[in-house]
Amino acid sequence: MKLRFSPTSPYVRKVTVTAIETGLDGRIERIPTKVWDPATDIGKVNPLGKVPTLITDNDVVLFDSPVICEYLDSLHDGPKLFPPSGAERWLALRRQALGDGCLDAGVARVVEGRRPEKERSPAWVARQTTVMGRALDVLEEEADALGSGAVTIGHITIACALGWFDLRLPDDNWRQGRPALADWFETFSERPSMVATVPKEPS
Ligand SMILES: N[C@@H](CCC(=O)N[C@@H](CS)C(=O)NCC(=O)O)C(=O)O
Repeated sequence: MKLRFSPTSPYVRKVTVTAIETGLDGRIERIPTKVWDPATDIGKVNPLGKVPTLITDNDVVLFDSPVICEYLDSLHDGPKLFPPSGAERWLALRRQALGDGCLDAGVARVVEGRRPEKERSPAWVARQTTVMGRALDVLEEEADALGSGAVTIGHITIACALGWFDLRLPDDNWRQGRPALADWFETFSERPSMVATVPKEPS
């Protein structure tokens, strides 16, 4: 399998953490991809022009991160990160959606901040900031429950979102007023899959 990736993408981190947790990391060849470079070929591979993009051994192109992660989870016989059915599945998918949605709002803010100043919309940034804050507050309310039960794609997604906020939006100080979520994140971040994938700016 081949993974088109960029080093600091939190969605790519989700895929890599999933690959490590499921023992599949060694089967993935990683191809660096600069999605914002006008000369990139990523749009010829994935019409959405985004990373992560996975090309399977059968040359099927998969996106986005929820689909890639569920595909990887189908390739191993260990404990599943996507529970197959019932209440556990809906809880895992809901957590994944909450983590991805919170992250999407943060990414939208950061991308907006990179636009020329006169093109930026303070109202748009405020809207995304509100979404992020609301989602983080719900995660704080649900943080005790995150600490019990098996690890799922929901946990991985939320942890990758929080790790990226530390990298790109440190002044938000998301831990402020959210002690249970901060504690959960600290513990989850000790997993080898998380330690191996801490986001850093490329040198
Ligand atoms: N929903 C997608 C989001 C992927 C995404 O937005 N990736 C960013 C990098 S962090 C990207 O490739 N952006 C390029 C663009 O939006 O044109 C997923 O979960 O994979």
